[in-house]
Amino acid sequence: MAMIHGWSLPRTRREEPPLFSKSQVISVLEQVGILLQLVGANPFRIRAYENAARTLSGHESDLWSEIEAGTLTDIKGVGKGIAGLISEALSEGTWGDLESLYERVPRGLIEMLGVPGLGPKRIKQFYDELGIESVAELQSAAEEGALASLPRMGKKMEEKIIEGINLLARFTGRRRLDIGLMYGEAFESRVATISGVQRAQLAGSARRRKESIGDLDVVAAVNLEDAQDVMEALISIPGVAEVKGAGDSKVSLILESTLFDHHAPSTTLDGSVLSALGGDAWEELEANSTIDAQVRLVPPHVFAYTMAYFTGSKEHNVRMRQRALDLGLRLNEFGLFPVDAAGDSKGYEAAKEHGLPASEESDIYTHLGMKWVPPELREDTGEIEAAMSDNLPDLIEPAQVNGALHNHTTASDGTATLEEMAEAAMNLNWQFLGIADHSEALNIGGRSIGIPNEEVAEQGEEIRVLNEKWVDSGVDFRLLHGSECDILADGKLDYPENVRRNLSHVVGSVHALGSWRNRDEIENTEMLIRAIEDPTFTILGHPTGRIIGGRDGFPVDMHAVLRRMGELNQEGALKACEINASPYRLDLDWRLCKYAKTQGVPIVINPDAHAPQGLSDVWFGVQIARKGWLESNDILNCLTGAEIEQRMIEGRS
Ligand code: DGT
Ligand code: CA
Ligand code: ZN
Repeated sequence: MAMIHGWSLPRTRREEPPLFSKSQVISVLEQVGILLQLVGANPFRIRAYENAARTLSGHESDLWSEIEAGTLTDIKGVGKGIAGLISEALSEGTWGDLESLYERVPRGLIEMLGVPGLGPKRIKQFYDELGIESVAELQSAAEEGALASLPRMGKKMEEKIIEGINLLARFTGRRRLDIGLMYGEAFESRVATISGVQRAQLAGSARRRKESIGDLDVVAAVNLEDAQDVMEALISIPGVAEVKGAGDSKVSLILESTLFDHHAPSTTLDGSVLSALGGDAWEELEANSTIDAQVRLVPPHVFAYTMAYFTGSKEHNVRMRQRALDLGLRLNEFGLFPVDAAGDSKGYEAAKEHGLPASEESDIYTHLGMKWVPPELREDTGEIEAAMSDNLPDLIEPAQVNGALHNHTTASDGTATLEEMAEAAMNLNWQFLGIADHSEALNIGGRSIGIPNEEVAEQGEEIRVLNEKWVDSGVDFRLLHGSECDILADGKLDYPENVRRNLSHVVGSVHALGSWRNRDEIENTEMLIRAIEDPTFTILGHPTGRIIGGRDGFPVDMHAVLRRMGELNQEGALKACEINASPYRLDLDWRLCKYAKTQGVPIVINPDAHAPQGLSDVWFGVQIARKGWLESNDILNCLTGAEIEQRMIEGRS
């Protein structure tokens, strides 16, 4: 998959030949093959580059020794011209006349290569016949229906292109938290091990655990005399695809997936989410994706201040600066200075001379008469006041989780049996696991994937037998037999009432999103409340149905919904709201958690696991709960196994 960032001729970072690596050479040959197609070059010439790239990828010997031995042209598929080019590149660092080819092709055509399903042949066709030179122009042409009538095109093809453009547009923006952290943490530990780096830490939105990440920010403590060497080591970290800009103390990079030894996804994905994202094309985009990173090198005595500044948020920083001013102090990324201190309060020297010392972030907050604020809370949603009056919440920790209530098995669309899911839960030291397979109404592609009415009791019996076995053998673990019951468009719950009554808990979820998204907020809110009021309803599953980077949720007044849930809890019913912990969802949004808490709505963090390893997604849910100010008391997962059983029974009577 072609990504726009790599589309330039590489410049060497080495002093002596060979000035480029074999993989750099192969990548140039591949790109030239594509560029030549875009300019409509002679097919033989195109094939020569394609063949050479392919041959060299499968060829084990070292290019430089072949050049020195004069045997490059002995390799079948490498002609005289290309052999000359390679040897010029490796010995002199230049690429013949390729520079002009790269310049000749409009950037927009290269950008179009990023649209899934679009290759150079078609791009050339659109360019020649309609003068299309950019993704934006391609989009309007497709929307006007101008592509369909071209030779070898058609309506279907045109629709695919529109889909591809939408996919690309969503993708080139922000990245999900799990992806951001996977890159961020790997990069942070690479930077930390560079010799001369005393400390390195991830800052920015990743540290604040936002649900999506624009770019990564890393701060490294480095003595000034080591800065040059550290900078050089930094840009040679494998996985640095491109250096976008570098100064003395700051460098902007693009990271790619070669940063990881093993590129294991940190989460699992169920089919319906994947199809909402764009299916295989999405997976391919993600596998070849990149992320931007900014690294700042600062001397150790400034590190804590720079970390605090680049952790943000901007809104939190503004309030912090105001707080400092109120105390007669000036706060910036270098330090905290008396307002009347003479001279420039920007330099590192000034920080040493006039600044208040801080070796940790907590020192900064202490100077300002505040408690240290956990990064998740730094969004200016009340944390400044709370930190000043020593009223910060005691945020939930992952280790406090004893179980979760919404998980799938092979009885619906999961990949594992009851026993396998239970075993995975016990391996996490959990005391309970709620099973909530889909109900009968759920259709995917015209096929029901839920458990039919008449088979629900069967699953209940299997669970009863397993629970008895654990009781008999003195194991403190139980499965809770729930269901993820579809909330139908009219606000009714799936399954007859007597089926629902026999369950431990009902996770009510909207799945047939179409009708909800085409309806207005008032009606959706009413229907959702109607479902929640059903006496058998216990937990609101993925409340809005949003997929991060995929689709918005349906319109609904979540404040009104949470308010009503709060009233019902007041009356003694159990009506909990899920934080769906899949990093694709993180729904309930953290911005609403505090409100849910003030209304007295219990929260459940649910991995919505479709496989044993999916249970560990709970970690992401905990991060979001923390961001939403929640403490262990607010969260049903922190009850013991015995307590949760009791709570489910009480909530129903
Ligand atoms: P992102 O990258 O969009 O996911 O979000 P952040 O929060 O990582 O934002 P970013 O990368 O633009 O900047 C990192 C932090 O640096 C930001 O959270 C706060 C701080 N910062 C950046 N620009 C400003 C600014 O103009 N004023 C203040 N007070 N702080 C700033
Ligand atoms: Ca950032
Ligand atoms: Zn669901």
